[in-house]
Amino acid sequence: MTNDTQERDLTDGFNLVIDALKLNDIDTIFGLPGIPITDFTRKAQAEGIRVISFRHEQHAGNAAAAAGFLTGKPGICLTVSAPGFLNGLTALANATTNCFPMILISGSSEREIVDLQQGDYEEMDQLAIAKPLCKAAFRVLHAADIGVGIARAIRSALSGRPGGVYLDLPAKLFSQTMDAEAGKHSLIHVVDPAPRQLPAPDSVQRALDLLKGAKRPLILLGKGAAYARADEDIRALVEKSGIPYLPMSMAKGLLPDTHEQSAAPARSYVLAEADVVMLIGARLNWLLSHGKGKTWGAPNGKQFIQIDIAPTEIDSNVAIAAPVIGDIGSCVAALLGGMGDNWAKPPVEWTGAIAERREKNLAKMSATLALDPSPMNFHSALNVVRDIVKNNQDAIVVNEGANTLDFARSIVDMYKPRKRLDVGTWGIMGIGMGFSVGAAVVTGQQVIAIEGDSAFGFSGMEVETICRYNLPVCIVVFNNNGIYKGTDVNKLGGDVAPTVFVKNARYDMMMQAFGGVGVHATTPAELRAAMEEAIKSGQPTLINAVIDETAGTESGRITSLNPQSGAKKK
Ligand code: ADP
Ligand code: TZD
Ligand code: MG
Repeated sequence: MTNDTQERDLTDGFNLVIDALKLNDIDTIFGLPGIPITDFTRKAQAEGIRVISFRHEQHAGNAAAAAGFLTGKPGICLTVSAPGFLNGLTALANATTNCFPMILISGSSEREIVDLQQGDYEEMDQLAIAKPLCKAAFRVLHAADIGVGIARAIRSALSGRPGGVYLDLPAKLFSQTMDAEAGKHSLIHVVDPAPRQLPAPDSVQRALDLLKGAKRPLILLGKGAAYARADEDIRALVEKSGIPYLPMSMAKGLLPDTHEQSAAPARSYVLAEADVVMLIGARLNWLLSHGKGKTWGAPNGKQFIQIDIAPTEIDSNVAIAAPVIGDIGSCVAALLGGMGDNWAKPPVEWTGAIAERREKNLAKMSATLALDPSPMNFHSALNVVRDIVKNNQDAIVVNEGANTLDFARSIVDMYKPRKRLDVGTWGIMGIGMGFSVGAAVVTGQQVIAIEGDSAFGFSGMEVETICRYNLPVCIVVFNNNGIYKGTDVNKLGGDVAPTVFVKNARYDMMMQAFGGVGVHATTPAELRAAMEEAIKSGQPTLINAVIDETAGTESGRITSLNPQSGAKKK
């Protein structure tokens, strides 16, 4: 054998990782190069994988998480050791908390050095640190195990309740060589990574019996229902049953928000009054006041049906009378099948009372939206966004902030499934630009990011990434000069109050710095013209929408979660 053929017959860690990803239809990596993965990013690109390079790993991780939610394939984030890994970890933990499938792949130092704490360049025991923050964590030490490592990561991210997975690849692994033929055979094509899980027939019957006896039933759709891609059956279940429904924020658009059975405009009424509530892919966490207390009109003997893939979610906050465990597609299909052809719709006293409140609240809202105060406020600006989204129903809306989030969630109607990405289960700031890049890259659709000025600041540098890849992202910064408001004062003088920023900041100029379009908008008419132009051109655009700095409230709609001082000030 000549030296030439010998080289051709060998493969290495770089190639095996790339081949294993490609074998499993993974075509995009979100990351940030450096030791020991710089060459990997080049080689992956040369092999036809799209490598989207960020300015900070947290946003690469958030892009991967959004990609996971939107495609049902695990989004891949690639980072360097220690600090890069830690920067990506927030996104990994957030993905896990939100049940989004993603894999954080990080280069790392050699175990021999890390375990003896000998002080390597960017040394850290990454596997141990990642473990409690994700669904599963693996390390590959031998090139021959790369196939297994990637397969286990994919299966862990997608099966059962989806979530984040950590894959630790020490530097030396990349250059390790092995026989090319043996390497090829070591790779695994993952078959059926998210297998259907059929609900037990008696659990379906128990749920149907409870639903049948209900006088004031309610369906609650969560982002698990959006993720499950059972759109047709969920719509059929809602319509056939005639039961009013409430979407959680990322389930908006699963049925169009304008659907006549949407109880969103009568939210507090239905939560307090319903007698049987069916949760589909939604947890009874803080976002639903833990299923108890004033919100739920307690104590009134409310009963819950909960459809979820995770059996241990049941009874997490209150008793669940009828758990239905399985994947949402199979569960909803089974419920539909069991309903038969003569299902009695809910009493008109219930649906009529909801309709009355709905009409009243919608009329009140449209009166508010029609006002045109100066300076512009959240409502008059969001009225524009609402129209733009109505006219561009395939656009993906990314949303973060406090008031900017709460008002946008209730004012901007969504029309199609999986078109809304937001701060999710944690109410985390900083997802804005990462989610926008991820969504634009994997869907090719227009993205509209509705951002509080504080929220935007967490990921603002990624406007360069948006310009670099020329992505169709239109960012609207709701600029009210601060966190919640721009009016706080430090009564002692000196430093400004902790919640306020530089007055009249020009975020639009950040976009101009990188060749994108920046617009300063002080009226709804200016905002409308700029958004229309952004969507028509598909150019990276940032609109600095000047909002009345007095308009917001502290913490938006979750003021009640602020601890109050118990001490009296002398
Ligand atoms: P929201 O914030 O919209 O209320 P959550 O994130 O709290 O939604 O809840 C989502 C739930 O959906 C989780 O409990 C998760 O286990 C569940 N889930 C996710 N995907 C599926 C699926 N394919 N089938 C069944 N349940 C799912
Ligand atoms: N840090 C992180 C990672 N997440 C958070 N949620 C917060 C801090 C606290 N926080 C909120 O909960 S909302 C918010 C912060 C800092 C910003 C609100 O200001 P904004 O929106 O400008 O984005 P409005 O429209 O002015 O309310
Ligand atoms: Mg603000």
